[in-house]
Amino acid sequence: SIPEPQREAWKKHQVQGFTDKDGFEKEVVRHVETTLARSLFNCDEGAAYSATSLAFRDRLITEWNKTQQRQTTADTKRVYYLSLEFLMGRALDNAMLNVGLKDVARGGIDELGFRIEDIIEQEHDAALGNGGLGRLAACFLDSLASLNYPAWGYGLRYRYGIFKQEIINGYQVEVPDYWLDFNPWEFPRHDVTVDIQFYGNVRKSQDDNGKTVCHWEGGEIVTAVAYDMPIPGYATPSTNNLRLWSSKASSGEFDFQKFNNGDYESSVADQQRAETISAVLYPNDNLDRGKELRLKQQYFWVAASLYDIVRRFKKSKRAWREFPDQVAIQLNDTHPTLAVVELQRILVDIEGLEWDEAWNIVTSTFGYTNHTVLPEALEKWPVGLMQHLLPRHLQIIYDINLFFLQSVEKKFPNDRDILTSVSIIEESQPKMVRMAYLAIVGSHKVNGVAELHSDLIQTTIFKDFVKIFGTDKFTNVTNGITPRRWLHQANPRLSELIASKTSGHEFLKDLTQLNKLELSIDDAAFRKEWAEIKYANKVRLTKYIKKTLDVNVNPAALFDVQVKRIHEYKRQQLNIFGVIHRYLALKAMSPEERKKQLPRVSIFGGKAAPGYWMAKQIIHLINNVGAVVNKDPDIGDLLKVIYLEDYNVSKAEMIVPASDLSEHISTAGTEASGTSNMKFVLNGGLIIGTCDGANIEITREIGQENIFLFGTLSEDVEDLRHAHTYGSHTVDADLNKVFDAIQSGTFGEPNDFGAMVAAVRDHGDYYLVSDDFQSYIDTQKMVDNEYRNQDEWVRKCIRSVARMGFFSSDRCINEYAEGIWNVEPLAIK
Ligand code: Z15
Repeated sequence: SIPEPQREAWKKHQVQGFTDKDGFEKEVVRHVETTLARSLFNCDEGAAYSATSLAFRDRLITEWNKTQQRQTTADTKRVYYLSLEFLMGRALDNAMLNVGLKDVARGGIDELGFRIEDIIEQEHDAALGNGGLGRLAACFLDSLASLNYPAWGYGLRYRYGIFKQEIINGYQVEVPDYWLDFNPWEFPRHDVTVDIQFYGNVRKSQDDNGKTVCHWEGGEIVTAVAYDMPIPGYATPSTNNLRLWSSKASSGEFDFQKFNNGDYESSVADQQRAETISAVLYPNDNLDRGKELRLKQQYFWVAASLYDIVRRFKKSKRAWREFPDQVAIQLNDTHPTLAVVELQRILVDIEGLEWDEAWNIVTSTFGYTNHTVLPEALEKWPVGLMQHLLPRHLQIIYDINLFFLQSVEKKFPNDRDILTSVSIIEESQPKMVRMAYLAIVGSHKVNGVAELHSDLIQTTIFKDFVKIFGTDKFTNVTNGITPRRWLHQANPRLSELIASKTSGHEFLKDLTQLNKLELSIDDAAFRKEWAEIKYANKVRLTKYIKKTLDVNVNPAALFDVQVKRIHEYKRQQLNIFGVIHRYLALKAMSPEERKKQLPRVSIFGGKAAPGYWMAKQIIHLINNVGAVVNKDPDIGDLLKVIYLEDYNVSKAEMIVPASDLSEHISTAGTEASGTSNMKFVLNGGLIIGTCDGANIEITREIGQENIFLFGTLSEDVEDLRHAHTYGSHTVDADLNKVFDAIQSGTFGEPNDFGAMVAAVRDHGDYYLVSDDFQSYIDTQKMVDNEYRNQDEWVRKCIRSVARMGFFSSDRCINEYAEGIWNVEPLAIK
C-alpha cells in the first residue's frame, strides 16, 4: 500500500460516483468517446448500452472497494457460497434500481437520444445456470448484499452458458451461447491466479518426528484466473463479489520447453485443452451424467476457491482452529463436495495438522444444501476415475469413510446393513463415490429447500444418517426469491402501486410489509388499478407473441402459463394432455355452447437437456398441438397454445407478471421446492398445483381458498407406483380419448408420440399422469368458473400477494446466517 505522505494525492483524487443526470451523461459520453472510441455520429443502441453499463460499473466498483475494505477492517466471519451455477440474467436494470439511480439514468439516456427500455434490452443474459438451482444462487447473492452480509460467491466463468433454444418445425434445436464478446460487468484479475494440479501420483515420506507425510506429485497443471462481478445490494452501499474462475494453460516451464523444441502446435493444443475446463456449462438439470470433464470442472473450481479463501484467512495470522470462526462455506448441492476433501488435504498434507484436528475444522466450516431426491440426480463418481484424476483425494475419501464407518460401528455394533447403506463408497461394479454421503459426513448442517422436501430427505434417502447423527444436523430452509428483481424490476407498475398502499418501498427490504395491502382490498379504485396493471402486462406479452410467433392472442383471455425446464417429473405432458382434452371438448360443442366458454391461452416455455429424448418429444407435441389448434376456425380465441422460444431470466421478467394462472404440477414428492411458484404469486397470479415442494407452504401462507390444489399426495405415490406395476393399471376414458386423438394423427405423425403415450398407458406411468388427470381437469374447470368472477379473482390475487412476505430470499438468507453459518451483517456507519 501507498506510504502515508503520498496518500494525500490519492485522497484528493478519489473517484466520486455520479449522483445526478448531468454527472451520468458526462460519464456516458466519456465512455462512448474514449473506452469505446466512438462518437455521437456512430453511437448506436449497443454502444449506448455499453457506455451506460460502464458508467454504472464504475460506480459499483468504487463501492465494491469500500465494501471489501470495510470487511477486511472489521475482520469478521465471511460466507462463501460455492455454486456451479449462477443464473444472473441481466445486470444493468438491476444495478440501476439497486443503487437507486434508474430515474436519473432514464432522464440522461433520454437527453442523449435513446429510450431506457431499448438500452436495457440490448444486454445479453448472463445464463451460467440451468434452472431453479442456479437462479436461487443469484437471488441469494442479491439478498446477501442487500442485507450487508460479508459474503462471496464462487463459480466458474463458462465461455458458453446454457444453450440458446430455437424451435424449428416444432423441434428444439440448441445453439451455443457465446456471451463474453463484450461483458462490461466483469473485471479480469490477471494478477489473481491459482495453479491447479490434476493426475500424477502420491509419494509418502517420513518427517523428522517419524510422521508419514503425503506428497501429491507430477501430473499436469492448469491455471485458474479470477474474474470478478460486483453484486450491488438494494438501498445500501454494500457491494459484494462474485468470483468466477476461468481456466488457461499454466505458463510453467513445461510449455516453454515444448515451444523451444519447435513443438508449437502441440503447445497450442495444450493451451486449448486447458481452456476446455471452463468452456461450457453442462446443460442438465436434475440429472448426473458422470462425465470426466465435469469432475475436472468441479475440482478446478473448488481448489481455486479454497486456495483463495485460505489465502485470505492466512492474512489474518490466526491459529487454524479459528478457521471456522472466520469462514463459513455453503455447498450448493453436491457439485462442490470435493471442497471437503481439498480442505482436509490442505490442512493435513500442506499445513501439517493432525487428522482429527483438521477434520474438526473441516466439518465445522461446511454446510450442505440438498436440492433433490430424484435418484438420477444424485451424484456418484467411479472410484477409478477419481483415482486417476485426483489420486490423493481418493485416499483421503477412503480415510474419511474408514473413520466414519468405525464411528458408526461403535454406535451400532454388529449392524452390517447400516454400514453398507451409509458407506461413502458404494460397493458396486464399478465402485462409486457417493457425493451426497460425503457432503453429509463433511458438514455440520444439511438442509433441504422446503418443508416437505426436508422431511422427505430425513425419512427416505438420508434416513440412516439421521439415525447416526441425530435430527439436529438436519434442518429446513425454505427457498425464497428476491423481490427486487421479481417485483420491483419485473413489474414496476405493480411495485409503485404497492408502494402507494404500504409504507413506500419499504416492502422491498421487508417483504412482510405486503400484509398492509389487505387493508385496501375493499378499495374499488385500487382493485381497478390492480386489474389494469395485470392487463397491461398481458398486452405486452400479447405483442411479444405476435412479433415472435405471428399468433394473435386475446389479452382478455385467461393466460395459463407453465414455464420451467422440461422434465417428466414436472409433467408438462399432463398439461398438454389437458389442453388436448379441452380442444376435443370444444370441438364437440355446438357453436352456441362454444360461445359460453372462457377463452384461454396456454403458454409453455422451457429448455430440454439436449440428451433428454422424452423431454424433446414433449416440446414437439406441444408445438404440434399449437399448430393445429391455433389455426382451427372452430376454436378462434377460445384456445391458443403458445410455445415461447428460449425461456430465460429476462424472458421470465416479462412472462411472470403477465400470468393469470401458472402451473406447478409435479408428481408429489419430486419437486424439492420450486421457486417460480413464488414469483408468479408475488406478481398477482394464481396457481394450479400439486401438494409438492413450496406449494404446500404457499398454501399455508395465502390460504387454501386462494390456490387450486389437486392430485395425489406424496405419501400415496409409492403405493400407486407399485400398483401400476404389479396390479392392473387402467387409464380413464377422458385420457384415453386424448391418446386416441394423438394416435389417430390429429397432431402429426402419431409414431412421434408413441413412447409418450406408452409411458403412461403401458409402462407403469411412473409420474402418475393417469392418476392425477381427472382431478387436474376438474380443477381446471373450477379455474374457468372462478375466473368469470373477475372481482373475486382480483381480490384473491391481492390477498395472495399480501401474504407472500415469507418467501423473500432475505428471510431465507437470514435463516442460513443464524442457523447454519453463524454470521452477522456488517453494520455500515
Ligand atoms: C435444480 O435446478 C434443482 C435441483 C437439483 O438437484 C438440480 Cl441438479 C438442479 C432445483 C429443484 O429441482 C427445485 O425444486 C428447487 O426449487 C431448486 O433446485 C432450488 O432449490
